[in-house]
Amino acid sequence: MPTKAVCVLNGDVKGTVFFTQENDKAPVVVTGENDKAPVVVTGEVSGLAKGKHGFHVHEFGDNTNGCTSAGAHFNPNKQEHGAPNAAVRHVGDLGNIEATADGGVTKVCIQDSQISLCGPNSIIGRTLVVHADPDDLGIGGHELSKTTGNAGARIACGVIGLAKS
Ligand SMILES: [Cu+2]
Ligand SMILES: [Zn+2]
Repeated sequence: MPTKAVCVLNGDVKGTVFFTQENDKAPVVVTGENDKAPVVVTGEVSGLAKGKHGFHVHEFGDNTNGCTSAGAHFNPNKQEHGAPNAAVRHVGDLGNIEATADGGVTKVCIQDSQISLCGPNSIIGRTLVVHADPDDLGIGGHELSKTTGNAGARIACGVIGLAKS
């Protein structure tokens, strides 16, 4: 059976995001230090302004002070911020989701080989964050590009928890 997790996003926008990972017997894409099967990320976010919005897993599952207390990007390997398909990235760097119009429903459809639902790269109990601005994927030349992608305010977040598989 695959392992499943879910995150309910709350804030200026709303959403529900699901994470599914096949067990180790499934075909595995090996990337970096994560030898687990890729995680498929699906779901919907509603109410986003048109354009790209940074989409990351942050380190802590702590929302006591809103999305701020989730801390920085989940980065167990002490790397610089980067694009999801870059060799150098935070484990939590899922890039952007893109709204094609103001205020509608944005579908999320991502497959990622660094995040995992088990082992050292596990995102269970951490926080998924949607940002106000585009993530520049580390190449924007801004002083924040190599740490946050200069993605701006945290407009919604939620803790990632195990779901019924
Ligand atoms: Cu973020
Ligand atoms: Zn990052």
